[in-house]
Amino acid sequence: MIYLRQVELREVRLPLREPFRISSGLTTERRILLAQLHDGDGNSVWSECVAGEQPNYSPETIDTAWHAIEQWIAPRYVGRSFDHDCVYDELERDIRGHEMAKAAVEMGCWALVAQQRQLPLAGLLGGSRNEVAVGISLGVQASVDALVQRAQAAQAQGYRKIKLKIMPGRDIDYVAAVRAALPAAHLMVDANNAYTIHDADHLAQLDAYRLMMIEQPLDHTDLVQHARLQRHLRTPICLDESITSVQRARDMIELGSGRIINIKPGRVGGYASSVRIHDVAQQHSIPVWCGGMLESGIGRAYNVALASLPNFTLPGDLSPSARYWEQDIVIPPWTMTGDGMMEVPRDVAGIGVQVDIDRIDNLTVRRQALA
Ligand code: OSB
Ligand code: MG
Repeated sequence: MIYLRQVELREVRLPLREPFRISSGLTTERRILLAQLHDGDGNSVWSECVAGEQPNYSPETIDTAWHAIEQWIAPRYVGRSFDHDCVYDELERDIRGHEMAKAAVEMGCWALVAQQRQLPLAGLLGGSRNEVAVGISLGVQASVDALVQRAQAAQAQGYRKIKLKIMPGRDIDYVAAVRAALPAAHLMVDANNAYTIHDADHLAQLDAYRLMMIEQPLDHTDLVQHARLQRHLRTPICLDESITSVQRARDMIELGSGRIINIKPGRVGGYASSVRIHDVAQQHSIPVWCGGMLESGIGRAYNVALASLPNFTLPGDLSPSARYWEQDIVIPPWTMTGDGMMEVPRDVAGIGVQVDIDRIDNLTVRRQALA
């Protein structure tokens, strides 16, 4: 059981070193919602809500998440004692949607338990790896040359997977050029819903480039057309936006809408849900990997711990701090070895990194204590 005395919300602003474009929008500066959870015994942990600035990836934004936590999620738990592994089911029963808002609190509760038991987060989750394989996600670029250059740089840095964001007009030529420049790289693409089933023949041209997978080509609510498209492609489809719960993962498997799952704990309501999706996928020999949402080093800690579970067999979008930020808000920053691995913290209780509170104070533009 944990007792939750207070939840403090903050918004910090952190400019990206390089603007990040996906098919549905551009991010130049992250507005990041952080939560600090305090128990009754002086323990506290930080967690991060992965909702974006605009509702172009998911219906949630940082502002809707703030509202949901303040109005419905925090009031349910603040001042109460409860089991961390029941939070997801309870929230799911009473509140429709708002998975990212729920996840920020739910995952913070797991970290609080890890802190109390003096366990690393990966240990509490049952993670088995001491290091995780790292991939990079390259945003849509203005030219083929710019993309090739970035892909070559990523390969030289040791990344184990290179993901290219695509959209209509910036797809086949871009992929062909990167494949020609990097014949042996582990390449994949991510369309963030930019196509329809009418593009099936167009997308089948990607089969020529030995891609590990094509991520979320069609609409975020769709499973049936993804199944049709998968029958039309040799390249495995990986679903991201479409998988919001373990039931959606089961539906994907039953319908054949894809062969790989990207698990972002924020997208699915937190850790309990992520572990269930991981387990169901494993039972069906569906590999999973951990996606990213341009998290700060706090969100990264939660993703790395999750990616240490056994069925996370493909490299995650878990780039080191320096890929995103001039300076991260954790100490030490997240780093990657020259062969594309990131260490899973095992010797430190809780999230495994120290939070740079002075820096967070300087970056804070809004805060609210929920007690
Ligand atoms: O679709 O995986 C995505 C970033 C923002 C929104 C959606 C996505 C992404 C990424 C970034 O691909 C991955 C990362 O955090 O490095
Ligand atoms: Mg994606």
